Amino acid sequence: MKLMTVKTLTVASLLAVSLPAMAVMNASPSVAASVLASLDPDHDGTVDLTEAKTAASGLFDKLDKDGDSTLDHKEVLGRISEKEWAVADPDNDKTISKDEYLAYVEVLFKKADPDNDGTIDAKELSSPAGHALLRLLK
Ligand SMILES: [Ca+2]
Ligand SMILES: [Ca+2]
Ligand SMILES: [Ca+2]
Repeated sequence: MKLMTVKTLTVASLLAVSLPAMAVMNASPSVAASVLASLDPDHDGTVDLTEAKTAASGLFDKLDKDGDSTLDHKEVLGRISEKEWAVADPDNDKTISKDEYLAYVEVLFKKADPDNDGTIDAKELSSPAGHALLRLLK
């Protein structure tokens, strides 16, 4: 019984990771809504900064393949463009620490929240700024 539960959870979490990642590629409002649902543990239909940072932190750990607690250009895998990199890496050491990553998530979060209510809804998430934010969360 215990084994089955673990197995089910694993499949569920795999789906949760791979489906939204594909969906981000051509996000429409409805797709954004389903991605939103996966980022929104309290199911209030929006993502707040804490939820965004929790998701970003999880992705950071996944992307950090060599486990040195920083992301280099290769590990970031195009999620941060060359132009964005200057903003995301303020100490200019060519790697993104988790602090830098989460600070950059906060920058993008604010850009993606034009009504400034502290949450990102499905419509805001499907904007260009919302897409840039999603790339760091999923
Ligand atoms: Ca690394
Ligand atoms: Ca750095
Ligand atoms: Ca908002």
